[in-house]
Amino acid sequence: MSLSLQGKTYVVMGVANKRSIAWGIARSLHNAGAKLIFTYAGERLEKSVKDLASSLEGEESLVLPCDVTNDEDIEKCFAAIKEEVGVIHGLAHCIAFANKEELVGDYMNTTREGFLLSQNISSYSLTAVCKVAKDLMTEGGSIISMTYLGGERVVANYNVMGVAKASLEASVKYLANDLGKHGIRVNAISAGPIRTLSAKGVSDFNSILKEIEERAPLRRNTTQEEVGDTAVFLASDMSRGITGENIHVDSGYHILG
Ligand code: NDP
Ligand code: N5H
Repeated sequence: MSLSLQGKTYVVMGVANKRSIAWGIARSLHNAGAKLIFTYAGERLEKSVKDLASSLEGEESLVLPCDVTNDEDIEKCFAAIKEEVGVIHGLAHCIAFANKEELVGDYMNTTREGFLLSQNISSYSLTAVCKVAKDLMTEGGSIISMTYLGGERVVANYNVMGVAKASLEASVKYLANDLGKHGIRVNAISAGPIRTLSAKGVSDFNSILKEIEERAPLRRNTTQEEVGDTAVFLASDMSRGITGENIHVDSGYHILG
């Protein structure tokens, strides 16, 4: 058993730019020897994802569109992956969305439409993707999704996204139970706050980061690299006994009352 991912292929979903957690995961998987395939949502991201993918040394990665709200898109994307590589050994799902107006103030004001939108993109998409990816994971493997502490407890302003993450975390357990018999493990990484495009516009983000620096057991903030290296562990056989788990990569902040 080793941490090497040589000879393994992983799909990384959700790179928007170089700050994306998905990009941190991609770099770590690449450094461990994995072959990568990238998916992106909007056309506007095609160039930036292609440029990033081609910056990985010695790697010529496939880059494909996949809007996870669209079943046909998911099917087409994984059919293209099957055609190109045949077998995959896992994927990293790093996708979430909620309406900006609903990430502030009282949770109670969430609209039905906003609630369903965030559940659709941030939670159901993992289930939809697992169903299709399973057929390509004939050698077993590891599926990883990203979550945040606000899915377990109330965190100011996380609101509708907290409810979506609670649903995502429950899905991880049910999916782990379904897929275990096929040798496929499903786990989540609960990351501490990281400044990414999604976090842009969060008005008090600096004070959130400052509180972690002052109070978290490790007295520092989480980096994309720390999340990426945990993803390598979860992707590799070194974590072969772990499934349905939520690993906190947050400087230990979640243990505080
Ligand atoms: P990014 O903004 O870099 O990534 C979010 C990604 O979600 C984008 O690539 C975006 O693509 C994608 N996305 C949104 N809608 C869709 C869709 N319909 N189909 C496919 N992709 C879509 O932010 P992060 O790296 O921060 O977020 C990655 C994950 O990490 C999320 O699940 C987030 O909740 C989680 N997380 C983030 C933390 C943080 O502090 N940053 C902390 C803990 C968890 P596009 O722009 O094309 O729509
Ligand atoms: C407690 C907090 C701070 C408040 C809540 C922030 C929630 C962020 C998550 C979602 C995913 C952000 C989001 O959907 C933003 C969009 O409305 C607007 N942005 C975009 O459309 C950009 C262009 C694209 C790339 O973004 C997406 N997502 O598609 C939580 C923070 C301390 C931690 C955090 C930021 C958690 C998290 O889940 O991301």
